[in-house]
Amino acid sequence: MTTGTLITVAPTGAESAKAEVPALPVTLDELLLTAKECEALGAAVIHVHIRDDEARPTLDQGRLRETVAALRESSDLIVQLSSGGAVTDPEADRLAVLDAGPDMASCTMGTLNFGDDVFLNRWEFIVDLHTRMQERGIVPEYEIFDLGHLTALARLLGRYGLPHGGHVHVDFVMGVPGGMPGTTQALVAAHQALRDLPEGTTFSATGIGRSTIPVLLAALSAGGHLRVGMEDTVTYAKGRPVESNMQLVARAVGFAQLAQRPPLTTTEARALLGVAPRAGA
Ligand code: KMH
Ligand code: ZN
Repeated sequence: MTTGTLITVAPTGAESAKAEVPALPVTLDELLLTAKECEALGAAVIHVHIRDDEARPTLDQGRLRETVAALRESSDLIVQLSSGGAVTDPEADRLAVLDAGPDMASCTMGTLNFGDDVFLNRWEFIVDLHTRMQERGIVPEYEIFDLGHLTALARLLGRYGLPHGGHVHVDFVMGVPGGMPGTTQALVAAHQALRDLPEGTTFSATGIGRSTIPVLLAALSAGGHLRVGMEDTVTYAKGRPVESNMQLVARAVGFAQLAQRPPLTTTEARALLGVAPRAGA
């Protein structure tokens, strides 16, 4: 049954430079304001990469903990930390992201060329991420950049069991140079490949750069959920830079409402994803 739409905002990422994209939220204050405003518009999950004082990507443990605590204090969003980091981050630092105690963390299901770089995700590293999240009660979002990543996920779940919470949620990250293209045809293929995963597996999708809108429309029509944000696109329309993450969330909410699949509340999103309610909620 098609439900409402889970909207995830990925506001920052690790790839864009603040100097080139001034609207990118890179300080804690900028992130908190973005979180609040995106939640008010209809986002339920925030996928977080943080920056240092020079606005460079960092996995600094103190900053990660501070960010998780501050986001929880100032919003009801589900806090999903990126364990992908930047392509240069060592595995140990990426695993240590879990020590910051987020509600969710990303878990990329394979290695791929990433533009001119390589985004390395060895099998044993994936197993470590998955099993540590099981032990710590963190719900994974499995990042799928290519079709083979779904085969790897079926293998992972077959060998090591379901994630914490028992629900499987994947995110198709489409249009990365080196991964699957951001097209309706590729989304249909990825959607069909979900049949090899546990019944009830849900998916969201995001298209990098100019594939944003085709992927958004295809995902909605296929019963999927949406991820949007300046991690994935910094151009709103030809010749028009994105002004803010809120602009992208508002557009996604508008499309979801047109599709008669309005945004899920944070409470509904927790129930869908198997994320425990906030203490006291
Ligand atoms: N920054 C990319 C290398 C994730 O957050 O888990 C990896 C990425 C995926 O963004
Ligand atoms: Zn990310």
